[in-house]
Amino acid sequence: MEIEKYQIDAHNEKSEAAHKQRFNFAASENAKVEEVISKLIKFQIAIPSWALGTGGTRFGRFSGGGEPRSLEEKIEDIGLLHKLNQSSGAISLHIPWDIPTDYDAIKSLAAHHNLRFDAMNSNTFQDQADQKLSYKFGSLQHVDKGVRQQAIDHNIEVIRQGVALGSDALTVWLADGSCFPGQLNFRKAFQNTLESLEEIYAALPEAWKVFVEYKAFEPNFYSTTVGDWGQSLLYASKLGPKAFTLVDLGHHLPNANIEQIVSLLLMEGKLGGFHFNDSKYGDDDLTAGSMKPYQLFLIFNELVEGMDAKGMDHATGLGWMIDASHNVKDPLEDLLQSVEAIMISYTQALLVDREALKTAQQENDVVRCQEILQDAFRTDVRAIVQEARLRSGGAAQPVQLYRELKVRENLISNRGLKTVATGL
Ligand SMILES: [Mn+2]
Repeated sequence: MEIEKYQIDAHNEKSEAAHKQRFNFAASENAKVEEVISKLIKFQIAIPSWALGTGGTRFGRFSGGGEPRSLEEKIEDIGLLHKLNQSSGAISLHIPWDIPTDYDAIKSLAAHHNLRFDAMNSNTFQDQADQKLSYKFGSLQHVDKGVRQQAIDHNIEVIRQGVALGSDALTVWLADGSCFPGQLNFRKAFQNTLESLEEIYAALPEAWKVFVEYKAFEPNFYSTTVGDWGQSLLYASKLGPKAFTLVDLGHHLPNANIEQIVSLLLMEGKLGGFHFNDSKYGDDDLTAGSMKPYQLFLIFNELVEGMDAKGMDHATGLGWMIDASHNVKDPLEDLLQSVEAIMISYTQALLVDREALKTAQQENDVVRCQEILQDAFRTDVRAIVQEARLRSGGAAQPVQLYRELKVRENLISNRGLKTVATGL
């Protein structure tokens, strides 16, 4: 299924007058509005191939129907999202779930939907059917060099796949760790992992980056070998200039100050990429901004401040990606909501009065500092985000149009009710 331009135009016309009124008011309140809109138009968030189907939990999975059965259908789904919001112009693949058979055909299909290939994701957290050695006790950390080599070779293969598609980054998330005290020698596990990462690093093409993602716990519940930003930064620093830390919002212990982590990683030039989601308890993988929108804003506030301090381009300086999983929502509707929440937080962060905040901080005026941040956070920026989307050719109300066009019903009638997205 493809959404046609005339369908978007017809939808936009209906709310044009009301939107103009709301936007004109927002513009009259914000002197920087044109500058903000030009940044929003450039800002793209990559959609992970595994978020297009129902993720389920370890207790069960309830398919919503019409899930993509192949890499081609995943690209088609992200094409639909991008057509609606014009902010989802990239796809992040997972190997071996998304191995292309015909690279040229996949590349031209992605180009047809105006999508580029974002970071490639390797998988050494589960065993594949044709796999010789098991990752039950870890992959890059494993006590057996044979297992480590198998995991290294897999990562190098993922780089090769990414090169063929035009990607320029590899994300390594490891489930490696231990479930019980005494199971692992921490130092040896770290050294094995570092040596393995060094071999993968050596295989990176010139312009490539490797992102080392950390996670506090799960699936291992005693120790994780890349368990926090300190450990990730240690690996990234030892590896070299192409290695960076990747922050996944759901991968921290409760109440961690993620915005401070982001700020310091940026200061060190070692923040590489971002996985957006939201959570109440752990790695809940919920819709971005659905639980803690103020936290999302505070993170973007540090991102904007830190990237500007380094003269980084907001759109291309870091890898922006959603990492979520859904059990009760239509995955495509959920992704539209996540992208919207991210754009809103980014816009609010762009509206923070930086000069006034600097002065207030310098004067230890704590009350004024809070007023400045919350003034931006409490600004209704939805009309500004919508204006950027409309100027890019997107829909006024993406979720509403998705429903009006009966996209899910259409996908179900094309693909069937009982489809399971590859990899899930
Ligand atoms: Mn992640």
